[in-house]
Amino acid sequence: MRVLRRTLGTLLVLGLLGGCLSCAAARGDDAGPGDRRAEAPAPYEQLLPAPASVRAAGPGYPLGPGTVIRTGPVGDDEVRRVGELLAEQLRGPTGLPLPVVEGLEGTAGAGILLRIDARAEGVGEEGYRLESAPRGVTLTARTPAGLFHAGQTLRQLLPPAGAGTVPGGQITDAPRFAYRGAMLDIARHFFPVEQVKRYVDQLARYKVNTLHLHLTDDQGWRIAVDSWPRLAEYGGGSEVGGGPGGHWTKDQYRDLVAYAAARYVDVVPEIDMPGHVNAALASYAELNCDGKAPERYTGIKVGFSSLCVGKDRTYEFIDDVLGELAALTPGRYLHIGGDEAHSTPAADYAAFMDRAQAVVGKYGKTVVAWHQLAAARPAPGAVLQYWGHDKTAAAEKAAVAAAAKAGHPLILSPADRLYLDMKYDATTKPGLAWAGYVPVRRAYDWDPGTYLAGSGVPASAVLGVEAPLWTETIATRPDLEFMAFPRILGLAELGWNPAPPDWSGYSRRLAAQAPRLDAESITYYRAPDVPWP
Ligand code: NGO
Repeated sequence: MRVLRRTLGTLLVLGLLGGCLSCAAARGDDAGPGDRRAEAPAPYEQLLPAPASVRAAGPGYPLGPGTVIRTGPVGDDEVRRVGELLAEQLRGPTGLPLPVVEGLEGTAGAGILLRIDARAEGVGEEGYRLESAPRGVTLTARTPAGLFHAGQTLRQLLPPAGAGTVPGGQITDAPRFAYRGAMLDIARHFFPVEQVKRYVDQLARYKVNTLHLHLTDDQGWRIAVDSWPRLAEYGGGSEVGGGPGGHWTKDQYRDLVAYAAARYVDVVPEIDMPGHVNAALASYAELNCDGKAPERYTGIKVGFSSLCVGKDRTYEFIDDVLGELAALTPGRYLHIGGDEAHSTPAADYAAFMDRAQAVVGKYGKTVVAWHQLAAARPAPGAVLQYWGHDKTAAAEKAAVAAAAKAGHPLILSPADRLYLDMKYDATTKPGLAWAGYVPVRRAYDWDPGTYLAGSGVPASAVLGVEAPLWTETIATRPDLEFMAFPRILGLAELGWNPAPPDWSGYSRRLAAQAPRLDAESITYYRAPDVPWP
């Protein structure tokens, strides 16, 4: 239905603009006999994610020393900030001064215009229109987020280095899914804020709008909690393999959240419970049923730890932790894990999750949990994150489908499609393979809307997609990037573009990103079936 709606929208735009090149290109349609569509200039064909509709036409706008970035309406600080950030992103590669000025008046030959139009059609909350002609480029959106995404498209229309020309044409674009996420596990191995910012930059560049942070696990507790200081001070001092670990202070966390927000990336923090809690149990003896703190843990087993479900102190603990985390979180979601609670009896698990979900609600947030919550009692509105795979038992999928039909939105993270920690193939050095190998094509070549249809999940229940990067075997920036790139671009494409998957078209657009990844010194896997330059 959603696809159909989008297709109708596309046809409408097509009718208005007189032709839709990239939607056909994205689907790999062959131009039929008598088809008079012109070839789109290469930059429009290379866009990733592919826009909903593109029309290439006439000469474009050459950037030059006189180019300014104009923002309006005057006095809208947020639009101004979007303009400043775009200028910053363009100054490096173009070498131009690109001053930012407020006001759209007297704009003939004015350069790059960013304008809010609350009635802009076909762009939704996050989409945009981009028009390029010799006198300038106009970006129009209903929201600053839309303008930000338009700016990222503009970057891709320019060469990776040098000033260049924005080719003539028009784009009308909007995302397929509201939730387009990446997850990073900073618990198994600790990663500093600066490195995560670098990841945020890349995600935002490809219109991924959510960063889920897995902040706690058996091997480490990574976020300062004032009311329970030993969590970070002691529980943060370990990681897989016996390294020093580390944690983020609240100021560092706020800094990351603000950095991401400026790029329209929402941070969803996760405190995993009632399992995956050895770091907390090691930090506070009182959290253990027997009152004895275990050693810190640096291996990679899962499913052996549990909070003490029968103890009142456990609920004071989660109230304190989730309360402090909610206060650090401008977004609407708090993720409470709920996966692999193999050491918590099923009835205890359900009782615990009831109380944990109530705490999230008390702090005004919406629950996200791994899909195991479906087998307990998901609270009204709770979002489930599906991480099953082709071999997941039918009964488990049926429980997820029942929750979806009862109104619980789903985030899809199939482990054998979107887990970025799965090896590409037998030669990949970092990574795991419990869900099988995940080559670049496999990560991209599926449809989230129909993925669980066979189990009874309606397409309308799919809130979006997320690619998790677990770090049991990943400790360095090159390894992290090697596993994420280029598969994370497949996630970006699936989350944004409504067209059915088309590997041949997609792999060509992916290959065209190589010079941009190279320009940022990103380590990426040169998959053999992608026509890299
Ligand atoms: C599972 C497990 C994680 C592992 C990951 C490794 C989920 C939701 N729980 O995914 O603890 O790190 O696999 O691939």
